[in-house]
Amino acid sequence: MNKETTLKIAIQKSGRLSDDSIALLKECGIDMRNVKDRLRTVSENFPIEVFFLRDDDIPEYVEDGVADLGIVGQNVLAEKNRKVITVEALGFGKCRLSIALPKAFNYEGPSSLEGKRIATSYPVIVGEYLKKNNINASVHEISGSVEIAPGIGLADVIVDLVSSGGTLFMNGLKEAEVILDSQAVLISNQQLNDEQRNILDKLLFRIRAVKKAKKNKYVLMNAPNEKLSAIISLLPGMKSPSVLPLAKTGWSSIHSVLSEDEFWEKIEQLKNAGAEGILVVPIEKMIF
Ligand code: PRT
Ligand code: ZN
Repeated sequence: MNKETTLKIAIQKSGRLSDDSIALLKECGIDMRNVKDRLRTVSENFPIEVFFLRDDDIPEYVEDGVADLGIVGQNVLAEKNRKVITVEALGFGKCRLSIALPKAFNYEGPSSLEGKRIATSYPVIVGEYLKKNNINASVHEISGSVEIAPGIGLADVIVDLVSSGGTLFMNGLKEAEVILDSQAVLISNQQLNDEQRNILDKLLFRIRAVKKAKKNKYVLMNAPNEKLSAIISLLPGMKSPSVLPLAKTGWSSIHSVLSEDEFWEKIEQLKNAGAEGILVVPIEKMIF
């Protein structure tokens, strides 16, 4: 590989995706200095250069090739409509773009929006949604604090990002319909050369190992040998669980990996099947 080649990745300078984006790169073993300055930084142990930008500008920079890669929310990507490739969903920055309206508004589906004034920071997505549903409504673009628009008489309805729903609640609004589910994604320029592609593949390999590890826990437990087969039948493991004899005769230690989704249910079942002294340990990376 040509030593000069580095991939330029654009991440959010400061905001909700910044810390998670930096943490992901660090978990991938990428050393970064000067992240506090948040302008740009070159990694010393991986051929990557990080640019810190406003999230709204990232799709355009990646389309133009100013950056080769970017990390941005799917909401921004859909709004900006740039020609880039979505490479991988990253599992953080989860939220939804929803239609919200005053509690007293009787919403009966998209047709309830006919003739209404809609305030949003996402005019493109909202415009497409209205067109798809054959609705005539006026869209007012507001860049921030969209949730106050109905209260001050600026709009009847809003379309905004929601995560916990707390902001809507505090403004006397209710969520009526989800237009788009969103999370942070890794995007790439459409024309990476072979060397750039190679670096991206290496990065992706690491990102997937980190993501996989986050979804799983390493569990260790002890059990009397006569209960082993019942316990083993509950465990998936990467191949099969490891079983090691304990110093105490007639007892074994069992090691396995459990996924987050089934974790609590399985722990309960393992206890009922006779497992004792269950230890749960986070996994740093999982490589297959
Ligand atoms: O300065 P820059 O332009 O880079 O940042 P920004 O202010 O445009 O974006 P920022 O940092 O607020 O959000 C970056 C990205 O985080 C968004 O584009 C989404 O992909 C993602 N994200 C995840 C969210 C939320 N969750 C979220 N809850 N972005 C914004 N919100 C806001 C929402 O707009 C509303 O005001 O949080 C409020 C609602 O939150 P709840 O929890 O009360 O429902
Ligand atoms: Zn922004």
